[in-house]
Amino acid sequence: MKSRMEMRQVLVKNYHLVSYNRFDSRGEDDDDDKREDNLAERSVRNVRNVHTGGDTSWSRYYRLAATSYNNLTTVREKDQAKCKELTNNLEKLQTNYSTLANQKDQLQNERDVLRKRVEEIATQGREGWVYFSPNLYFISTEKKMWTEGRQNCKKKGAELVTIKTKEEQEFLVQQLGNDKAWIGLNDRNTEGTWKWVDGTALTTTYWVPGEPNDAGNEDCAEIWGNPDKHGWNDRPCNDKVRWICEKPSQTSRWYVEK
Ligand SMILES: [Ca+2]
Ligand SMILES: [Ca+2]
Ligand SMILES: [Ca+2]
Repeated sequence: MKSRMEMRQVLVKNYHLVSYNRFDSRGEDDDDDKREDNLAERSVRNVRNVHTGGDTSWSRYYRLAATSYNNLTTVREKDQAKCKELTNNLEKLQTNYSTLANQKDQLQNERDVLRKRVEEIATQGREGWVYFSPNLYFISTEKKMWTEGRQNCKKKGAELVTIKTKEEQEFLVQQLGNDKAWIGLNDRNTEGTWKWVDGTALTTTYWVPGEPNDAGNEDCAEIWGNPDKHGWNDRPCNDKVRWICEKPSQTSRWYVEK
């Protein structure tokens, strides 16, 4: 027969086999408590030996874990940097998209205006008008007095031409060929004081050398297209010559307004 103490030892041993990690277990007497404490300390020592020994499996595990953690941190930092870079790129793309969208709208508007301008030039061209940006010009084939020519222009919703730039002057000379035509310039009110029909003062002039000479009450101006002798001349307003009308292009006005 086993003694009571032996039976108790067996029970304690079995208890720890079943409940190995229950270090807070306590027996009912001091001996059992001591045994349990010893067993717990051994268990902890074993664990510590595994965890803190020199080149133990735990230290290898720890180094591996630490290395993995560092690697993960580096990867995370790289990911964050990449994410920031992608965000910046996205913002740039969005800005570029907005700019392109605006440019697209602008180009579509310009395309629409150009289409309308082509239509206008074609329509006006059939009625004898020639486009020279930003205006349309009509050079008559008939010959009339200066006032009659001006009235004809007004009927067409235009006015006798006013020549304000060198380019416009050269364009009209070229269009006229070797011919002459009234322009919207006269000194009928005050001899020697030339004024445009639109009321503006005469600044830049393209008189043929020796003109205006007012040779025989010459108060209206014409333009010569003669390649060898082109420019302006004053002549009697009742003479009958061709005339030139001018009006702004509708599409040029639209383009400026946009
Ligand atoms: Ca003009
Ligand atoms: Ca005169
Ligand atoms: Ca003259």
